[in-house]
Amino acid sequence: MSFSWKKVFSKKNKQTEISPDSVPKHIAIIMDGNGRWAAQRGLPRTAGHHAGMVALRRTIRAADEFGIKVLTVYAFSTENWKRPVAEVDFLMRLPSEFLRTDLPELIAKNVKVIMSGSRTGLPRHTIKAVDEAISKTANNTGMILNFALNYGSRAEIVKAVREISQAVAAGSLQVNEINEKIVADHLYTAGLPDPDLLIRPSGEIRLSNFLLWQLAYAELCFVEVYWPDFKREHLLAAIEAFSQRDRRFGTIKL
Ligand code: V07
Repeated sequence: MSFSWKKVFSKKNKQTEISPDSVPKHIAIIMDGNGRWAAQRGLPRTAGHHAGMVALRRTIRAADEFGIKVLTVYAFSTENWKRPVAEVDFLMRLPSEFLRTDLPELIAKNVKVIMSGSRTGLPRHTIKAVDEAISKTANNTGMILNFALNYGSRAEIVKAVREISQAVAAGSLQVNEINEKIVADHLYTAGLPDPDLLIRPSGEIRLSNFLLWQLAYAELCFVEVYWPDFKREHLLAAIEAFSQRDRRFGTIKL
């Protein structure tokens, strides 16, 4: 997207203008409410996860259309291992299922797939599917699609502290050289801009160990629909709300 203003149409076909400097560069989403969506319909939780995948596909298309540079989606948290084994097994097959159907479209759209999270503990078949998507899109220059998979923010910070401590112990880094940039460089999200906007559907008003460091200045948008019901119009409404909020980063605007 190289032109200046982007015209988009909401559901009622009302034309909206999104100025490029008021569009969030990086949007993070907690894809929450899939189990409750299914329970409400008397369906198994797996049906909710499937519907959540359809919502993800829609959201990727919409984010790309709106010119979002980075989209981070919370697919599996370190806490999710506490779920029943059968559900975890099912969830661990979703990356390969999603990529089998959607990787060609992501490649055609010049999307670059990356992952934030710990590889240790993930099944081999899951890592294989994700790595294939990462390597096949490594040279793409369009939207970055960042899957938070086996991700937990506190564990990520512990990892950073350990790596930095090792550099100090090895003598390659001085304690007084440690700063915010160095900490950020040891997070899974190293190199990415911080999210400008966090969207959490399903009515929960919590961060749940997601990107605690990175969300320091983000606008938070809580949406009252379960993730499988999240549509383009919800993303557009969140972007519009974002563009109307004043982000002052603790300074006073004159
Ligand atoms: C998962 C579907 C979306 C709703 C939230 C929970 C269930 C896509 C992926 C995925 C992950 C990595 C990757 C490509 C796709 C995924 C899990 C769950 C564990 F490289 N959806 N999805 N992974 N759900």
